[in-house]
Amino acid sequence: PAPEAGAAISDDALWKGAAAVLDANWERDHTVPSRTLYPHHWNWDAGFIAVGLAHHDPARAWADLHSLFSAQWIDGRVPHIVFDPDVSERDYFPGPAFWDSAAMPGRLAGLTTGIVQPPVHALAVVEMWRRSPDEVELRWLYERLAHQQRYLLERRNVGGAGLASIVHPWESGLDNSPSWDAVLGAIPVDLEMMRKYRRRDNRVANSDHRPTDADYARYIAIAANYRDGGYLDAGLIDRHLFLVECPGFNAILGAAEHALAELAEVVGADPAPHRERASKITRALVDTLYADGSFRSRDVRTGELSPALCVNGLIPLVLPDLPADVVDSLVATATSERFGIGPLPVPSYDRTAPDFDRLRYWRGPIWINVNWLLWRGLRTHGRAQEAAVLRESMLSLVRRGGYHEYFDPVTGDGIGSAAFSWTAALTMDLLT
Ligand code: 9WN
Repeated sequence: PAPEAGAAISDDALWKGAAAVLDANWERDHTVPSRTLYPHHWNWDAGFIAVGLAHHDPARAWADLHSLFSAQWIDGRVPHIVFDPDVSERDYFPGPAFWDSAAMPGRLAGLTTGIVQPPVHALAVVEMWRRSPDEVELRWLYERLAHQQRYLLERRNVGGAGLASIVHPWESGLDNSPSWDAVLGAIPVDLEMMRKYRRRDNRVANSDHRPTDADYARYIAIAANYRDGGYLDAGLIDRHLFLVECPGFNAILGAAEHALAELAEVVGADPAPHRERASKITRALVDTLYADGSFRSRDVRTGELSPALCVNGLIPLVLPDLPADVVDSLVATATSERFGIGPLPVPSYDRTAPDFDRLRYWRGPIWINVNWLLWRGLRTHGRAQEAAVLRESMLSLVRRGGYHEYFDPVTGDGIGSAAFSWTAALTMDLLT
């Protein structure tokens, strides 16, 4: 249910429309990202959705994260998808049969993938606790959130710098971002192998918006390699071609430690180790991934930084302990012609890049979740004016077009699913 077209829509109507999207996307014990393309429970979506549910229906916020973390593996990883057993294998590719997680010793419950997504959940839990405290749930989640951090900081510290590596583009949440082009370029494309499978995404959504067949062939090859190694992380450097330190993923990891420090005080645990880990992550990010006014992703195998300037390079703004000169240059980049906070929010990729693509998913379109993170970051660093402009530009996109999955960065038109859960959820947070 999109709001009526036109800028005249009231905040009250916008709120009610968002609530209706979240209600329609609620399924038993979790919220699906959208009814059209994503019929299962997604990891980082659940974090953003819980921020909105904390305003709208806090019991559901706690329940949504409870069911996601019930699928946490023994080693601490929280899978990027928890599959709904009532949904047919045909309705999402790659589904449970491909991931074969039922056969994996590290899995505890549910049918899941074996890869992760950015750990935004602790940020949501702070909001949930503030608005509607549930001590039993908080204690249950705190242990599991801390376990997730340990998995990412220890087992995924493949590069040795104290940052987590992602082992698949899907782990970043920014699937086909130009951030991975250089790394993916070295991985052979096996279109023959893809004939064994049938993509579903580009039949449900416009194929001009979706990752290409060559991208998909690589996604499947990388996932199959990790799966065939039993989803183990030891020795990855010798047997896995996609190992990347993403600045967005690691900034969220650091912000999660800050959030956990706050939560530790509530549950009577020691907040100091969380603060220490947070400051180590910030230092490692600045020392390893910062170059020319923005953060870049790093290919752990070659040590090379990606030349692509993407929205994940700005996300470290969420870190409260980022040095002031780094904050200044990130704000300068975010407000420059490359990203240009203004009438429109920040696109997913540098507007001035020759291969900027206004339709293709994370290669140009505007996404509300990453802009919401930047909005939080700007406020954390006292940049109230830029934050206010960004907030208004996000709300005006949704007022005009509805709760879309992503938006055309030239016209502001809504594209992708029209009833996307995190867009609705974060709209509610922006309105309060
Ligand atoms: C793969 C669910 C997810 C988001 C990601 C987004 C997209 C999946 C896909 O949808 O990725 O995880 O099939 O394209 O890129 O950020 O979590 O909304």
